[in-house]
Amino acid sequence: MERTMTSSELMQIEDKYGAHNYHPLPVVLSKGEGVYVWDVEGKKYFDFLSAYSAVNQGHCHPRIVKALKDQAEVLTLTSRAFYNDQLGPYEKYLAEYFDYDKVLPINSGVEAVETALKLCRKWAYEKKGIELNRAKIIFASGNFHGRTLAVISASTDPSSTGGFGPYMPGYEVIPYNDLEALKTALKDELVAGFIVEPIQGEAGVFVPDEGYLKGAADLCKEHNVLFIADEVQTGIARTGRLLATCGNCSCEKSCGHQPEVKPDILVLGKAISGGVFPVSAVLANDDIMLCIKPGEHGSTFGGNPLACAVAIAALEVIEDEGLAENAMSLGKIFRERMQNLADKSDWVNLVRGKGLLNAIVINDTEDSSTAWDMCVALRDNGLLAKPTHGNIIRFAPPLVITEEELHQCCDIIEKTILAFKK
Ligand code: IF1
Repeated sequence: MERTMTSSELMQIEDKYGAHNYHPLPVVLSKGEGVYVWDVEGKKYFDFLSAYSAVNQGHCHPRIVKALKDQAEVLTLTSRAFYNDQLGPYEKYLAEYFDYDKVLPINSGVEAVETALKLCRKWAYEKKGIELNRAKIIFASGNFHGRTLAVISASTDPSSTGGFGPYMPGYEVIPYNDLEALKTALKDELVAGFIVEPIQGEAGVFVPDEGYLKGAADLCKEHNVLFIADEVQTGIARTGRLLATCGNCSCEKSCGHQPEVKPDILVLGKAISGGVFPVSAVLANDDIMLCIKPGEHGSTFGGNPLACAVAIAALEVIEDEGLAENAMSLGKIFRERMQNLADKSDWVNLVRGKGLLNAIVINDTEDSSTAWDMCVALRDNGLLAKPTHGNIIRFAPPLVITEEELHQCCDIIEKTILAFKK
């Protein structure tokens, strides 16, 4: 019987044979269930990252895993060269769930962002009448939309964009949460779209001022510019509503913080599959979506039967288990507990977030190892989190967490931070 390798043996193998494009926290996970994960030595942890908000429904949710298993035994992939019996019902389910005419199914979040950018340019030439190859798209500084060349061309983070030039033309980057800057940028008739995260996750969970998203959407409407919401991380109940933007849709769900904001193009990923399979999607109404014609866009796995079956189950779980409501109420409790900690600890400067997408800012410079060392200490105390941008620790547990578990986690965070010595 082959002995299972130890954590250190597994880390060494990955170091020797794997590209060094990540610097993981030193813990090797082998099992996940709900809010918990276990390392190969059997130690149990609370997962406070949820695979960057892809595992909102909790690890290995039985309903989603069953959907995966059942479909995997019947038909996994046909390509879009032929129809399959899962795609149409999934597209109908998703379009009605988010109140749009149509869905373009794809795989990763960045592919969905790229799809949205291509769709926006196509719409600009076919519907807005912008001169071919002249369309401009506006991004917000501090953005994170993925890692492809076309997307990092808009990044203001050197670690995302440095050394990968030359970059995609036709972009303009303006300050986040700044309506005046957007108003100025929209004076250019060549602008086709504005893409924005309703809350900037990677930048450190920046929540914009109340009214920013609505103001941006109104300005876009006024200038016949598409408002594109990247909800890959904020979507699927993470921020306490089904989506962090739209809410004026006709569906009966109270599905958005901003009752007047409905994106022209909605970009979803991550938790649309509960972290069980790579699934992403772009949603838009016919006047925009039908600008892409047969053969003009796609991917081998986009809309595969397995993804469709998994995503329907994952979205049913969100609704049936009231995970948006849970994120809303437990998020408030979490921020109260973290604010109490900030009042007691010189280390914690600031607490911010919405629903169960939160972060604390550590009172230290961005390039210090303090936040990292704190995450190692949190690991030793049974909670897994990871710093973003040096001195910010993001906390994003699965949305299935109970109030009691949340208090246990706050106790761990409080104990760890109050005892922390640099
Ligand atoms: C990494 C960050 C989070 C995203 C938004 C699109 C994508 C992401 C708002 C692309 C992906 C992931 C990527 C992952 C770490 C993680 C991340 F730190 F990179 F920025 F969550 F904040 N839009 N975010 O957050 O989706 O192609 O990855 O499926 O690259 O290290 P993807």
